[in-house]
Amino acid sequence: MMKGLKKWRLFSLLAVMMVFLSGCGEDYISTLKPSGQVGKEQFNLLMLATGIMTLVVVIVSVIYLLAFLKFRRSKVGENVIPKQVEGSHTLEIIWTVIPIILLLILAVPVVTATYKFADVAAMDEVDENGDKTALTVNVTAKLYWWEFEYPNQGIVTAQELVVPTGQKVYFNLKAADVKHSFWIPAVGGKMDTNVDNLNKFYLEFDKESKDLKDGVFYGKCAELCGPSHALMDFKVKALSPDAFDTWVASMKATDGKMPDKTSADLGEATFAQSCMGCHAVSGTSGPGSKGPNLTAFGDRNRVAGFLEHNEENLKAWIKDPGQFKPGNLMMNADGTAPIYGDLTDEQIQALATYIMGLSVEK
Ligand code: HEC
Ligand SMILES: [Cu+2]
Repeated sequence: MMKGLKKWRLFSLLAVMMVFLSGCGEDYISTLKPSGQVGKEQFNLLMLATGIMTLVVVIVSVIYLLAFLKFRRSKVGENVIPKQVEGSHTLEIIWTVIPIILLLILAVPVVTATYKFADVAAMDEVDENGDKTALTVNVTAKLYWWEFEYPNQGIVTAQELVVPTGQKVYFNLKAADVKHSFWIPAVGGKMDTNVDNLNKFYLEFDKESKDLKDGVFYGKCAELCGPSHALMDFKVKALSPDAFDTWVASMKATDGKMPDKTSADLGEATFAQSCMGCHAVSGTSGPGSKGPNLTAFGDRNRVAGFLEHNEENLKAWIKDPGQFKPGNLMMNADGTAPIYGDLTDEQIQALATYIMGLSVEK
């Protein structure tokens, strides 16, 4: 029997684990609460594999325990050698065939699903006007942020992926610098983003994200890529198809928008002076800019992908981005100061007001 104290310790350990583990299973981030067809099928495969493994462990343990109990010396007496079964054909066949069957039950659905999820043929289908019928997003992972280009719509955004519900969304995945990995735990994945080749897959979002905590699904980089890897988060806004079309139209409407160096607005003028070289404020300017496209910054959920979205954090980020994401590429080469040098408090305030005002949804 356990002593009183030990029992109490075990109890508190279990209690702590219960509190800790109850954090899992949130529908904006958990693989165990999938949204969309791909996530659901992957979850089913997970359950199948876990089921088979549990079955094997249970059966083997039961046989072991039975043998253990049945052949105890106190039960069968001294010097008794049970009947020897080595070389038994029947047994050899049974324990070869059962694992083969189990592996087949596991392998057939897994291999089928693997090919199915990699089937991106529909990406190239066109309607009678020659327009692509499927929605494609080109994802570029960069140290330590995400660029999302919609080639058929001619728009670009960053950090926050916007998708319509109820249809397959196809992804071309690549990395600009080192290997990263694209993962939206509640919806499916993950898939590596490489420098030399495109990886392709599709996902389906069956639920609008507005009712989730923060109104978004959480996405992550799932491949250790540098000192700020753990902060390389992104968010996913799943909209109804109508709302998605409206969003696309508002992004397109920012075509040609340019901050003006001679603007009377100190924020805009400073942005044109110090930031425009890396950040676009037009949703149609092509990909390949050095920093995230800020056209929809005011609509975002986070600053720099992970900080709470408010003006204080934005100002602190502009003042010293390296303090938040070590090694990020808004810093100078040795990572000691922002590449644009010191700005006055007045400039930083004006920049923050200007950038918070960049919005296509308000
Ligand atoms: C050398 C190019 C470069 C310059 C110049 C630059 N940035 Fe950046 N900026 C970046 C990069 C790269 C990131 C992404 C950092 C990360 O998340 O790892 C970034 C991120 C940001 C973000 C967070 C974006 C988001 O989507 O959450 C803001 C805001 C920002 N920069 C504002 C500014 C402002 C304001 C200036 C001018 C004072 C400026 N940047 C100048 C490269 C640059
Ligand atoms: Cu990464």
